[in-house]
Amino acid sequence: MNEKGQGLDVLLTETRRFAPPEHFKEGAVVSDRGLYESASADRLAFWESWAEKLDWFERWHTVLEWDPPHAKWFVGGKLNVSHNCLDRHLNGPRRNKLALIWEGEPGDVREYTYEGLHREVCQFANALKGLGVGKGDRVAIYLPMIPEAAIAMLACTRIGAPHSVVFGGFSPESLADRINDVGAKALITADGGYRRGGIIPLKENADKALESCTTIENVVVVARGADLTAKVDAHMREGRDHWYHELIADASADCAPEVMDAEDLLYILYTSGTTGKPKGVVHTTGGYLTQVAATMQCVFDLREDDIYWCTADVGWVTGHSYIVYGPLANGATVLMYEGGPDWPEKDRFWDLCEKYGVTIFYTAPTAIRAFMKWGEEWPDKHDLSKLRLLGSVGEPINPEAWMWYHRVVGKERCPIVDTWWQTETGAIMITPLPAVTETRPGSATHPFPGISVTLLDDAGAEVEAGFLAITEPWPSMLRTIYGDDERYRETYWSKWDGIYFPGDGAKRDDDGYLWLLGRVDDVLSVAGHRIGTMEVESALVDHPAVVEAAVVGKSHDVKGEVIAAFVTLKGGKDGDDDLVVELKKHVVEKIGAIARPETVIFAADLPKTRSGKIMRRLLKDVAEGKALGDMTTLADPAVVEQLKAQYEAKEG
Ligand code: 7RM
Repeated sequence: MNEKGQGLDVLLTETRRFAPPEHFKEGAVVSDRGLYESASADRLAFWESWAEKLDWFERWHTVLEWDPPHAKWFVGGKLNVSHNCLDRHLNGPRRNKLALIWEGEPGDVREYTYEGLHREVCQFANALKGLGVGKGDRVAIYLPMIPEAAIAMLACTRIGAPHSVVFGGFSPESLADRINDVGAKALITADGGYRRGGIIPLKENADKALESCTTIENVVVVARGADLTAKVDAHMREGRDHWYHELIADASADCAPEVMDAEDLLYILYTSGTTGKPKGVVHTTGGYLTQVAATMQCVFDLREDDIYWCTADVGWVTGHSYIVYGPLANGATVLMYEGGPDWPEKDRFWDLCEKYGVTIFYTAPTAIRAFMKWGEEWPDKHDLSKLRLLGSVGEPINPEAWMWYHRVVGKERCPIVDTWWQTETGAIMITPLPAVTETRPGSATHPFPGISVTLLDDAGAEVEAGFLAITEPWPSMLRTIYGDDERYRETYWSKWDGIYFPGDGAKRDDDGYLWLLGRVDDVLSVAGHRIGTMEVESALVDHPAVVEAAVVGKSHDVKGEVIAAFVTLKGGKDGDDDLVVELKKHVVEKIGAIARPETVIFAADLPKTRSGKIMRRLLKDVAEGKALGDMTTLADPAVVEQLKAQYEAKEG
């Protein structure tokens, strides 16, 4: 299958199977395969039925207009996102239900009912209007994980002003680039936020960024809290800067939602590829909310009394879709937490789960592997018996990390939904349905109903392992790259005709399960075999001493490439030469000699993006002895510098 070097070689087989527990099936949102059947019988009618569950001011006349690569969904329909997330819950018992439970890193707590959240969103929407922000004006949001982040997003949607949220961990320069690219008229920030005991000086960063921005007319500053606000000088600039609490105090709580077209811009969110400047991913209103609301309900089996916690930051798409829009559109109770998982101790997440009775917990493999590194004693200190469903997103989850999550966090009682999707897809695309799908550790299983996925080679022929491809448009798909439609076509639609290319490799097993194998830019090419990084890394993580691994190819005269493995051990320990030999042997036993690492380096930490994805490109530079490439997307440059020094010492 791989003669032309176009597909991928399949190495690892995983035979463990987990059927949905009987107790879980009772009263499940989706309890049989009917949803798959109705979606495959009539995909557009299926999506239309989900759109009908939202509140529309005017119904659409056409479900889909598809002029590849441009899609319009629910054409002619009119709605408002904040109305769907708030107003429509106010006429029944949800009025007094908690919409948001928030805990700050220092332990301060705030709670909002749907009525309370609605009031504050309306007030802030009016405040923004008072600053001259109107329909179509872009608003940049640069906030910590505080309730005002969700409030600001919802207030923007209420007045039809597209938002662009910039993760609070980004530098002034990154913030300025995004503000300028989007031409934002207003900026919403805070004096600061807490992270691992320290203070992130957001306003100071914002002021630096604004030195190179010309479009911002007003800056709204949230006072994070008396303690922090006393320590940080916000340097409020007369005429430009306004305290959030002062604006709110004077604002009316009466604000009619703007009537938006289904295809009006909802938000722009920047995503950085491997090279080049970040892309402003454009999402619109009706299709986005439809798919986000549908997946929220079905994938997370969301029920009225759930306490739902997604640990992402609102600065990432996961925060947009599954902290704010998906849960609130469904009237859920959302837990939001400001700080780090290991502050003040490594059990903060489990403490929060216990304290608030979290029932649904959604996190990333990078976090799960950190928990594995820290040890089972931390979750074991807490009563996690309220948990009933676990989710994973962001990277392929190695089978052993999946098993750990299942056993130590889920106590072998909770189904796990491994959800594959992207900033660009807007919502979950490949995932189990927890009461229906038998899961397999490391497999995201099947496309969500109404989503059409296949595996192709370069020439567009179907293969059992190769490039993941999405063959039909879907409601929450990105519509373009902001200001650069050419780049949109080139990046996602130029590989095959009318088919979306997400940039990931995947395989299908004999039962039709999908296994994501990592980014295709990272694929290894050893002696003519193309191997996804995921399988070799999973073989390493399968060894009892290992919690995390990243493999890269290193040029070799004869073999093309040989494999260099960077490995983190349990408890962050260092390994010796015997362990190197053992790990190589372990990989050979698990998947074969072809995947035998040539070099194994023990790494206390691996280089990651700010959202926690392993950056193999930089490890490749280390392995090749090259100067380190673009490090701007890296969370902590020291990690890779340290590895470079270590590698050079070892390789001489
Ligand atoms: C939601 C998000 C997208 C990339 C994507 C993949 C990787 C995400 C999974 C996954 C394997 C998963 N958006 N990815 N989820 N790989 N299994 N369940 O992460 O735009 O930041 O990243 O993340 O490579 O293309 S994102």
